[in-house]
Amino acid sequence: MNGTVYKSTGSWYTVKTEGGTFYECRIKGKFRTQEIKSTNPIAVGDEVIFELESIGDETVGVISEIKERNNYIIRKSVKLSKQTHIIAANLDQVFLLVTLNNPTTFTSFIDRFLVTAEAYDIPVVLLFNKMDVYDKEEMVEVNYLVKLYTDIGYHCIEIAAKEGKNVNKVKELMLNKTSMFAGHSGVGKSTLVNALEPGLRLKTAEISEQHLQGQHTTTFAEMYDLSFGARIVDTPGIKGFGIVDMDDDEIGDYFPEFFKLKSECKFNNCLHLDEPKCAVKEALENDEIAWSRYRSYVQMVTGEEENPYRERS
Ligand SMILES: Nc1nc2c(ncn2[C@@H]2O[C@H](COP(=O)(O)OP(=O)(O)OP(=O)(O)O)[C@@H](O)[C@H]2O)c(=O)[nH]1
Ligand SMILES: [Mg+2]
Ligand SMILES: [Zn+2]
Repeated sequence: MNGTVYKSTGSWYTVKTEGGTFYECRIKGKFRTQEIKSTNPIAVGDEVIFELESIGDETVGVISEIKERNNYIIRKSVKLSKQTHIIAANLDQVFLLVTLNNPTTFTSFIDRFLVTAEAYDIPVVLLFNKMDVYDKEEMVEVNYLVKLYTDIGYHCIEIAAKEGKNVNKVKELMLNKTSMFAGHSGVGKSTLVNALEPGLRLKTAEISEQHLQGQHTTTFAEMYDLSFGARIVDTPGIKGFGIVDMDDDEIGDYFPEFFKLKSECKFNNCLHLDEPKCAVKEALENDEIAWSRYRSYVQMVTGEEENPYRERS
């Protein structure tokens, strides 16, 4: 039978058949994984082939094969940098939720996320959430970030999931697609899913007052069919975002505003670091490229761990 993975807990996989039936499945003893080494051989969104087996009066599925992925979002856990984890596969687009504070989303994190998505050609929409709580000064900062990322070419929407503000705009973009919500713990991913489909009642939780961070309420990625004709993957909050297996000379290509200038650099293999007559550095000096973006780029090329910062307006 063919099916799509809707949830994975590590040992069990919930798979939905084309006919709409859900089966709990596991993996055959020795499962041939794809070329990527990851802590999870199968991820939400994977298309799999499985057979049913009866154990007592229970029927379970055994997954024998995974079909080739169109794309996937993979991350390297920052501390165990050899371990990688596939968050979800076969996505049409990703919504990255960003909050200015409670919790703070730094531009270094946004940029790493965007690079990973660019590498697999997955469109990203930036959702600036909790717009109901920002004061005047914070609004200036949000507007600055919205302009920064809009100018690069990313679609940005200011929302308030809790109040339903601009949730319709998100809904429109989701029609007939498989999307994923990503972002730090506490940015409001599950709240947004609930706003889109109130019947789901996903668990959400207040930010910890002590740490001003989320409490990792969602623990496994899970896909949901929404009644307006869309599929969404709600994911657990991610902390750091290590990029996986990228050559230095490739990273600049995933910064769209750098890529546009690349042909104007003197050297065609220019890494935009210390090379003479570099069009990217010239644009940076002329304020046509944001310093925060350049700093993110340098951190990635030099293999530095994510060093959080945010460009201030
Ligand atoms: N003021 C305000 N609070 C919000 C908004 N959206 C979400 N929240 C609150 O933020 C807190 C965290 O929301 P969740 O939906 O649990 O966050 P999450 O991103 O799913 O977090 P994890 O599952 O831990 O990754 C909750 O207390 C929500 O009520 C919003 O637009 N405005
Ligand atoms: Mg959640
Ligand atoms: Zn250059």
